[in-house]
Amino acid sequence: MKTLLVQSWLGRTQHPVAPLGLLSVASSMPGSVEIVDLNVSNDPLRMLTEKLDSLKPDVVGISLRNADTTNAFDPYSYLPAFLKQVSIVAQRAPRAEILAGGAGYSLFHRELEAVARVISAGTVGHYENSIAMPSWDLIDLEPYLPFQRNLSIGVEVSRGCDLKCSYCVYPSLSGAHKQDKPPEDVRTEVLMLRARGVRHLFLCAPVLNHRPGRAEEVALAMAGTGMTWEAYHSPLGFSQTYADLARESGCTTVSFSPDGGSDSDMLALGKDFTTRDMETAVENAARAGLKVCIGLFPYLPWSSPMSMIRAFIKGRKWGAIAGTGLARLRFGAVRRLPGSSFGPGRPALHGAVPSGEFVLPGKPWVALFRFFRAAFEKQLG
Ligand code: B12
Ligand code: SF4
Repeated sequence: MKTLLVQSWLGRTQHPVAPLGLLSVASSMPGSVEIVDLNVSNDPLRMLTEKLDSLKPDVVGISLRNADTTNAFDPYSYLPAFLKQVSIVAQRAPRAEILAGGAGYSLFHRELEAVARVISAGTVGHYENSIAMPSWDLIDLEPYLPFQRNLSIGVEVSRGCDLKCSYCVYPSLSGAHKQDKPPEDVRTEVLMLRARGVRHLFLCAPVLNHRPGRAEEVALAMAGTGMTWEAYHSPLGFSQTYADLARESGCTTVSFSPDGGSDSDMLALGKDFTTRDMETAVENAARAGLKVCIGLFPYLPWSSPMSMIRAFIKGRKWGAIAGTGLARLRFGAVRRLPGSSFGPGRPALHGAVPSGEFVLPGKPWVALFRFFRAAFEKQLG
């Protein structure tokens, strides 16, 4: 049996991200498997047709990693391009079984299956039963190397989350059961990537320090590999000792998502830490010489204009604590998605994601949101 796994073209030029999901799928697929990432081609649709014509696969698996950007200020939908690719596959390989998967597909699989009936149902969520060692040998890493600092190459170190932050879809995508890749497997994978020319990695995990001691064991696995790295972290338990260890092990940047800008917003969102924890974590990171990224949603359905402004100010304060270490301060708007309490969320099958799919204030306060966002991101971003 011949399987072709396709990382779907995003429909516009964005730097490519190595297809970690498909590499993991490939590791547990029977028969011969080939992977193409259409995002590394100057002519993606032609690449797709040529590959289908030459390989004549029995199975075509298409990965839709993102349905849209989740960004209210760049509400681009990846779905029109995805649907076009599905129809090309159906035309050029009429006898092949068509599977689809990936986070974007899993979120909106019902709507996508309704408009693209050629897709075989039942491929939602993770393909394998447990966290996999990806088949890295199936792709050429050269196209991704120039974009490593844009996080184009990632190693999955943990999967699943047992918290229930109300807007978040990670537990619905990966489950509440937490799985950790053993540190020795992380090291083996990292050393293999290093030997293939990779120098900087994103360590994929909902948050790296999801239990006491976990981030430390990953940092020790990274130490001495010659690889620099970054990862999402919770501020909870982000001590000075850990920040120093992370820095020594090659960590350059840590990302925090307090999401709320006040203790009451964070509590309402289901966060298990406070604004004080955020301050301490940012201080510790900056003192260790780590760069810091911070993302929050200043406006939530229960916000007033004043509480929204206070959240912007809090975000700016955290940014100021990071000082010259601030790499990014992002003020976003929650994208309503299925599986979160802000849902149901609808896919944008044609055109851009409508503004009603984001949690933003109505007129005239949305203008104030835009003003603060532009002013504060610009000053500190
Ligand atoms: C880590 C991460 C990133 C990292 C990636 C680093 C790297 N080099 O790998 C960075 C920060 C770069 C990133 C960027 C973006 N991300 Co991101 N990312 C994630 C995250 C947290 C994990 C993804 C991951 O690698 N998982 C590990 C792999 C092994 O799992 P997987 O990809 O899901 O694949 C498995 C299954 O989906 C399935 N599968 C996948 N493909 C297929 C195909 C078939 C045929 C089958 C059967 C099964 C199958 O099996 C795989 C193995 O188990 C997810 C959230 C999540 N929990 O999924 C968001 C997530 C996918 N990202 C998201 C978004 C929006 C983005 C951006 C568009 C953000 C932006 N505005 O720029 C960009 C897009 C980048 C790009 N070009 O694709 C959204 C998508 C939501 C949506 N509405 O579509 C998610 C869900 C987060 C969220 N906000 O909710 N991301
Ligand atoms: S925001 Fe982070 S900690 Fe909260 S549920 Fe999502 S992945 Fe878990």
